[in-house]
Amino acid sequence: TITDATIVSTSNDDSLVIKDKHRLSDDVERIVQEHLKYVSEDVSHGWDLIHQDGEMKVYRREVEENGIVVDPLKCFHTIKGVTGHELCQYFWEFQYRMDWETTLDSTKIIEVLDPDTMVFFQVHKRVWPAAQRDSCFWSHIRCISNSEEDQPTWLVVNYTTSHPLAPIKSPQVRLVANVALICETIICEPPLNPQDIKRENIQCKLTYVAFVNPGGWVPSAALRGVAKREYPRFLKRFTSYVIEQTRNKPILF
Ligand code: 16C
Repeated sequence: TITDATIVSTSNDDSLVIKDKHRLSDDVERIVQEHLKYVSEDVSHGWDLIHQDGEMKVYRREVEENGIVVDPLKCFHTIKGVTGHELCQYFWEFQYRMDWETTLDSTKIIEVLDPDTMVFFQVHKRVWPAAQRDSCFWSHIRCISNSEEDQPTWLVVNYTTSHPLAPIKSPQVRLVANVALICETIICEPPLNPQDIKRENIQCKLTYVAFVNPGGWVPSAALRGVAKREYPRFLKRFTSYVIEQTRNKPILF
């Protein structure tokens, strides 16, 4: 009998995947559903386009909580030659993180909750004159089948949590993050046989959203300046990295 388990999703071959629940399963489910709802909300009211480069558009909303800048950020991009599965895999997997992440001094996995959900502890580069930041978050990868014909949506969510193996140690400041990467693969001019699909026939629509609270006061103008520079830089570096890594590999749908 299935008692404390939950049927989470269908795998890529459409078989049902039954996963044991863990202490954060309900949180993960709730936050994933919130992101799936939020992703389709448009950015026509209250959002500023702060960067555009070809297909990449970066928007933010200026929001402060108790004098601390917590601007929500939303980026859209279209990347040729890669799938959503590939982008999400390189974003989620620990082994690739230091290849593309430029804000980190270190990253480590402190708990594996299930095969798709890990808890990470990361130490970020210090931005002078602010105190150094660290972060502790669960990171979850998921494939969502929409219909028989469509390519599935892939997503990764990184969401702050506390953890006994990651106590807050002053003078480091714990930042609070809620980040999602949501990807949809599009097959352009599909060849008649699925096995004939080449990288030139695919592209991926990516949405990246971030809510980051720096966890303590940082001068507003400096923080907004760093964010305006670093988010586009991250998107460019990360997507180029995935294109480079997958170029001569079989397509991972
Ligand atoms: O999503 C990204 N990375 C994931 C895997 O690591 C994960 C990270 C989430 C935390 C994102 C916040 C990063 C704050 C870093 C503060 C240090 C900046 C160092 C700059 C170095 C020159 O989901 C990709 C994240 C891309 C982040 C771009 C930077 C955003 C700056 C926001 C300002 C935060 C407060 C800064 C306090 C000094």
